[in-house]
Amino acid sequence: SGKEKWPKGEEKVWRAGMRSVDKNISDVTRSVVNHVQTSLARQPYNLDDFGAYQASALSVRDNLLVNWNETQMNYTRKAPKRAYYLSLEFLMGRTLDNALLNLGLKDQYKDGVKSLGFNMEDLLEKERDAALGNGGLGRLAACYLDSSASQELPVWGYGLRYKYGIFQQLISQDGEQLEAPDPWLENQNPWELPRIDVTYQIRFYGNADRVTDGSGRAIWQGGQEVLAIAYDVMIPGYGTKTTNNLRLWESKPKRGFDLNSFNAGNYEGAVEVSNSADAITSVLYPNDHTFWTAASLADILRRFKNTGKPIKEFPDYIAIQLNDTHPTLAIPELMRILIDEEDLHWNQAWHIVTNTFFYTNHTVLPEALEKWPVPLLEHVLPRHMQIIYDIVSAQSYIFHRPKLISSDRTCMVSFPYVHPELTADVAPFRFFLQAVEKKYPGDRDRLARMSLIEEGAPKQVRMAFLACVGSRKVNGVAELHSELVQTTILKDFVDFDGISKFGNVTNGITPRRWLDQCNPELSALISKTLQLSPGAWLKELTKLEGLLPYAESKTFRAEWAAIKQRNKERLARHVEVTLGLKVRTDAMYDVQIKRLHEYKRQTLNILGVIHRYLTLKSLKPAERAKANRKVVFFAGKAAPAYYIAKLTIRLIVNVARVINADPETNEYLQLYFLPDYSVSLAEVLIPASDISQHISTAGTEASGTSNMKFCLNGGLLLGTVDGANIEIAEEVGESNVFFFGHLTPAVEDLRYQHVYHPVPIEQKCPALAQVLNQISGGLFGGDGVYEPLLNTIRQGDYYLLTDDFDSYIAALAMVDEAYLDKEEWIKKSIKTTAKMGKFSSDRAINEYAESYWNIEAIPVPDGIVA
Ligand code: CRA
Repeated sequence: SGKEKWPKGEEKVWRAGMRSVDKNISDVTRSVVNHVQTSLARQPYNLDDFGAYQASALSVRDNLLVNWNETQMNYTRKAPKRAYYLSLEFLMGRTLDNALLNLGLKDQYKDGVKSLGFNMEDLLEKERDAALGNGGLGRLAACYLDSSASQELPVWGYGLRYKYGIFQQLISQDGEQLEAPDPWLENQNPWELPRIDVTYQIRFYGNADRVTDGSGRAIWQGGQEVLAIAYDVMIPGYGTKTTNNLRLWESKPKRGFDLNSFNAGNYEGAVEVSNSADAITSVLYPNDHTFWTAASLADILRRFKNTGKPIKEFPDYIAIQLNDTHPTLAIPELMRILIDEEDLHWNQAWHIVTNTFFYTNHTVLPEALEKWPVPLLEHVLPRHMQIIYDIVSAQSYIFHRPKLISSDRTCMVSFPYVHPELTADVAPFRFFLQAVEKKYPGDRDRLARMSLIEEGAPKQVRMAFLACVGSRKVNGVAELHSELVQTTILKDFVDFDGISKFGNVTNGITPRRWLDQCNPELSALISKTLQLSPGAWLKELTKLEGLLPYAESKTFRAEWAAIKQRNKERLARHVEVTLGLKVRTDAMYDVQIKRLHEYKRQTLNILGVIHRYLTLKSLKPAERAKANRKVVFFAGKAAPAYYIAKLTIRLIVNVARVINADPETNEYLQLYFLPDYSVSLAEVLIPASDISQHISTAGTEASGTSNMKFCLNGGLLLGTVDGANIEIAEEVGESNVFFFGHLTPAVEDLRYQHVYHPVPIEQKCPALAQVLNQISGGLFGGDGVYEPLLNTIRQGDYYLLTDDFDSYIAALAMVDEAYLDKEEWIKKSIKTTAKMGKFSSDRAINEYAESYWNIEAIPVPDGIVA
């Protein structure tokens, strides 16, 4: 008809919103309408949910920007010591709901969009996850940013702006994992601010020539330069004005014009643009590590220089946290800047570096400890490789830093890795090898063991050692893990440097996202019960202990249980909408969600499910009717090249098909593999769980953080004595967790037995043998496809499934038994939540701030910062 239609909302509200003078319209409504008209250039009458999400996000961003600007001005004015969190991964998830919560604007925006005809919950669903990471390490970085801002700490994150997030996981007809790209920036990202004014040129390749003036300097030239462009992401603190920054770098080919080539008449050469530069933030390669660390350091140094402080005070104003070894090249890069560009002596530079960096180790698994081939580094980063060689030569000095007083150069001893290019400047350090020799006479093995460079073809740089040697402090992420770091991979360094350099900071999670946002009903019940505002306990999580007495109240338990039930129904709805599957809600929900990895033992879980299925099948109907009803959920991605992990997914999916279709048993046991695990999916799964599984082989899971999220939401824990499970049990009491399996000290011996005194599975663990035989026999199809997976258990069994299976099944039986007594179960659930205060990332970040970085809260004053 050509007439405008207003399917969304009230026409008069929209019209009023468009007349910005109208007093009857809330600021929120006006601002959203304004963004629809101007930023999006869209007409209100054809606006869909996605458009409304975009306009709301831009409007919220306006609020963030005001706080962000004030925070940064305040930091500049006060010039406090700052910390920088360098991480290759930031698994942020969605932003809108979190920003609204932290700004305290949830209700206003809910009402605002409602008056325009939209439902906030639908809009939130339109946002794509920012999935710039793999798993726990990346999500930890995101929780730490939330806590830093909430604690008003001057902390910035630095990372990479990947064009693609982690791959999207699809499951084929056969149950195979397929990977599709995640072009998360396709629809524009309202949460980032491009900073075309903040760019740096980063060099690769070329030649580094040492200056022969004895200064230790070198001139690095030639090669290729790439541009790093900054994108800023605002990180609002909860209930505070402080809004910190996450700066992500994008790589761009250096377009510019090569005047020399032009003058030489080579027009094409002059405008040549390298394609490889674009690849940096798309593909993972050593290139991107330098690219990003170099850009970040240049940026940090520029900000420091603006304060006018002398360079020797750098470590008094800056702490740089290395999130695992990925950013380790920052160590030689800062050395390069200080020596080659700032003209410092090697000693001075090293002093600054080793007082600036802090290194967190996140794994003791040998395959995850980075090693980079020397020839590759020599080619891509010749100057950095030179510096690493210098550090190697000086290594013995480094270990005895306080003794660097002697000027006697006469007692030089030879060292296995004295690089021939070493200048006179560095050579004196070799003297201090004598000290090593003195401490460990004749212990050449030790020197080789500790060297930053591993012998072999090719030689490789041990990044964890470089990070350790170049840092002021080193920590692990849970008590057991930190102890393992100190007694295994870094033992020699502990002997040499003293234990005081090594510590532990047990991981934490932000209770804002992982309780208030993902479980609003439980959060509301807690506030009501404690008679506190949410802000009073969300920022002081140990206050949850106040819930303990209510575990004895029948009415409170009923409310608690009803919320769990509604969270199950919400999850069931989600599965029905996304997958078209009907999940029963009158059952125990048992969840294992994490990256697929042999050490995490999803295989143990699926074998346990099959065992349960076979047992149910063997029962007479009357007996079966007594069984506990259970729904088992799995979710998680496997690395695209991780064959065994992908086979595990395939097995889970096909077992699910058989079990869910079996009318004899499917009332008692259902199984689901939910594809494309993400932060957002976790937010739906975690609050619905009765029990969750954290069942890694003892000593392999550094910490785990989802274990904390489940327990915070009143889910009980079934796990091995590993990682943070141990500390959770210490807090909530061992009677409230279900532990099983061998302990860490037994692992080595058991593995030895597997190899040298193998016992057939039929004999060692008949129940497991039966399960394996059913799979081999084709009960779940596959035509022998699972044999390689089963053979990892039959041969070698590195992750000790045959050792732990029986106690695992016994633990599952205890879970069933405990669940039969509903009232007791709910008591356990309440007590668990009540005792999770320790695991707030606020506690963790404060430990870093106090015991590592030595930084303080810098609140933004009321009123405008001048
Ligand atoms: N995979 C550990 O394995 C730990 C997180 C965060 C991990 C987890 O147990 O909770 O780090 N390690 O500390 C890691 O990424 C490179 O090592 C992880 O996420």
